[in-house]
Amino acid sequence: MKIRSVYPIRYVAQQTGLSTHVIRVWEKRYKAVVPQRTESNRRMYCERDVQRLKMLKTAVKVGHSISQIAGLSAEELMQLVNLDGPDAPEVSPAREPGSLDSAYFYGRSLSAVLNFDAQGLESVLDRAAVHLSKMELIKAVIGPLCRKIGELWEQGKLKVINEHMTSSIIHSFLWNMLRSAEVSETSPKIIIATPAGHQHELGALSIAIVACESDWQSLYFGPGLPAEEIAAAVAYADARAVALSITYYENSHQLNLEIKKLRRYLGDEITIFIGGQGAMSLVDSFDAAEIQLLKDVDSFRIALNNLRKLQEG
Ligand code: B12
Repeated sequence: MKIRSVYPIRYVAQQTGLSTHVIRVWEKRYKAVVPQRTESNRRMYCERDVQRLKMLKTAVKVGHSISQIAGLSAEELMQLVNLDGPDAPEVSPAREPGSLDSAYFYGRSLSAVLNFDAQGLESVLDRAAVHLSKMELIKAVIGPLCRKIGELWEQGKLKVINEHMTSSIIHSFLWNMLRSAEVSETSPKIIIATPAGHQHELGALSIAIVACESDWQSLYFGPGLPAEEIAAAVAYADARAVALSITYYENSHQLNLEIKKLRRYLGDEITIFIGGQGAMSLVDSFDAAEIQLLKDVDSFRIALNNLRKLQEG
């Protein structure tokens, strides 16, 4: 009998509590569940796929590694899950000491970086994506990890290669997460970039994901974008707002000029949000009518919700 695959990925995410990002990564990397595809190439899952994903999630939660269990048959998985649960504690102390919270994943990521273990770092981040929300992951693992790396590098305790390895893994992890975010096509659009001359882009990628979490369509244009290009992107996409990430702190004439230019090109209708570790360098040069300087990703979410209400109401 042919099994009907009728569930789209969003529904499967709701049913399993896994994010669409994790479901796709488990498919791509481990072939954990390979759904059928529609003619337009959309993934469609059947009930058996949903049950399998639920079992995989339970097994990962008690400490099994997805790379080791992804190939198990349904019966083997069932046995594994029954051995460990359903009343088993969330974490099996024999396999994994400590609770699987953000502090745990931060610690594991840092030790992978210090050991120059690229695969280890990838796998810790993949596991963290199962246990933590995207906001927790960004605020309590990725941000602090990068700051710590900066500190260690400054003190000469870490090599540039460890930092480069970490940046490139985090970049592709965040990029995949952003690509797999699902936002309604009718949601308002926001352009995300870093200004010309600013090469740190992990903050920009993070806020692009945060905007999707607030149900905005993020159009991500990467680092070092001149004001005229940002303005062209806004016009092209009919975006409602721009968010710029500034990590490098400098009181530079060049940066002020870029932002003044952007304000001029965009007129009064488009909101410009600016944040990041270096954003406070702008505080004395702009007033609240020109740009909204935000201190963190939580204030960004509040500001996005307020703007949306204002524009819709
Ligand atoms: C990785 C890194 C790099 C990588 C970047 C790779 C990449 N693809 O992005 C590379 C090697 C390219 C790099 C280059 C440089 N770097 Co660097 N780098 C870092 C490091 C280690 C991590 C930064 C990072 O990505 N963090 C991760 C993200 C997720 O965190 P975040 O940016 O803070 O973003 C969070 C919040 O701030 C917020 N946020 C960010 N943007 C926005 C926007 C809005 C609207 C809102 C609401 C919130 C928000 O949300 C994010 C999630 O919570 C930091 C150390 C540190 N303390 O951060 C140094 C650091 C930032 N770098 C530094 C320096 C000096 C440089 C260089 C000048 C080095 C050099 N001599 O060439 C160049 C500058 C290049 C340039 N012109 O921009 C200094 C900056 C000092 C200063 N004056 O500000 C730091 C602090 C290192 C140090 N301790 O000295 N760097």
